[in-house]
Amino acid sequence: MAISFTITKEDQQSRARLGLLATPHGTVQTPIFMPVGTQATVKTMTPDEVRACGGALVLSNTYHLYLRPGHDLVAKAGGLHKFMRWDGPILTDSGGFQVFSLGPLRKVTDQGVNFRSHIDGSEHSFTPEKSMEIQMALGADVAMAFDECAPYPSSYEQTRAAMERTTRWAERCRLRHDRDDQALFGIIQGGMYRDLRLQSAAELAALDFPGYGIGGLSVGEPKPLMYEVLDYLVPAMPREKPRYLMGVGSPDCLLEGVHRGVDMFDCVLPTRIARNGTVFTRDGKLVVRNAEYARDFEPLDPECDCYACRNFSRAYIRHLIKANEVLGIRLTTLHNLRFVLRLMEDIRAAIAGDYFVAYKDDFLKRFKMD
Ligand code: PRF
Ligand code: ZN
Repeated sequence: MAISFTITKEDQQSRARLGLLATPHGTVQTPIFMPVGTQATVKTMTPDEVRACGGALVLSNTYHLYLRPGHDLVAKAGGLHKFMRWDGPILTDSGGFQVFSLGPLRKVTDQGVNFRSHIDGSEHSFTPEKSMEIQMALGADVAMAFDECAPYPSSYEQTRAAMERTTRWAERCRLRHDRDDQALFGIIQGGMYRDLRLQSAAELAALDFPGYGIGGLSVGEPKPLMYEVLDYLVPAMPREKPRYLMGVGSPDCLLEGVHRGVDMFDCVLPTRIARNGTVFTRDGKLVVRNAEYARDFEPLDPECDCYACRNFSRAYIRHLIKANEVLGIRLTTLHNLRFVLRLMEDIRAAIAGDYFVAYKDDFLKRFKMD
């Protein structure tokens, strides 16, 4: 077994739980947020900086690393951990979602997906087997099954076809995957349709994966609809396996996801908005790029303990961003990463101390959403 998952506490007022996910590159505490390192780097951050923010498990992408620099090269470097010099656990996404996001550049059949590179337009194809081959070469601690994510909105029939194909592909992934120092997670699809979600959960549970991704959410649907799906889906998933809500990472969604029993999250949001000059504070988002902060000598978030907040002012960071100095987006990235990773630390402390629901309510009362 490449990983083991131990639930150490279950909350009495919600479905939240605390766990330990043990991997060949160390044990991490759950619920966890995974910073995204699409191209084998968490954009602008060194591994030491990711670690200093509290990052413990990093996500990377099959699609991008296959196209550039190529999985053979990464394997030659000794695998993804060595190549990017991150010695903690890594999870790779399967490429399914990234290829489906290409829109008109792709064609899907039962065999797999034909697509054109977003870099040079060259033609390629991914199959479940190819995704496994690439992910085994990359050598992350956790690989994800190759799935088909239906766009939102999609008809019942379209969503059913994608979900049933995802199950057939999951079986093929399982057959091909044979790296015993790497865990393979299945991915549940089924859109916003209750019976399809429950069917997907049951079919994948029967394949006995060591963990399960929840795909096909946070694809443009209203947040209350995503919460509704989680309300009935999570109880239908195996209790003793980690549950990973894919592509979710806004502070409110992290709290609502944990409340509903999710253990793992990833999202580009904190790092992406940082690069256009937006930071999280306990009161909500703050666009530090805006003129109103030109003479504001407060830290980005006065309650934050990150390097950026301990040393620099909003006025200075705004100046750096306006002047296109790379330090500006490095500091906002550092801060936003620390903000979500600290939120997860606080969530875990709250579950341990039996005050999670109160903590969540207090946080959301103050945090203004847009
Ligand atoms: N499938 C895969 N990766 C994903 C998703 C999915 O459905 C999502 C959906 N939010 C994010 N990342 N393989
Ligand atoms: Zn900070």
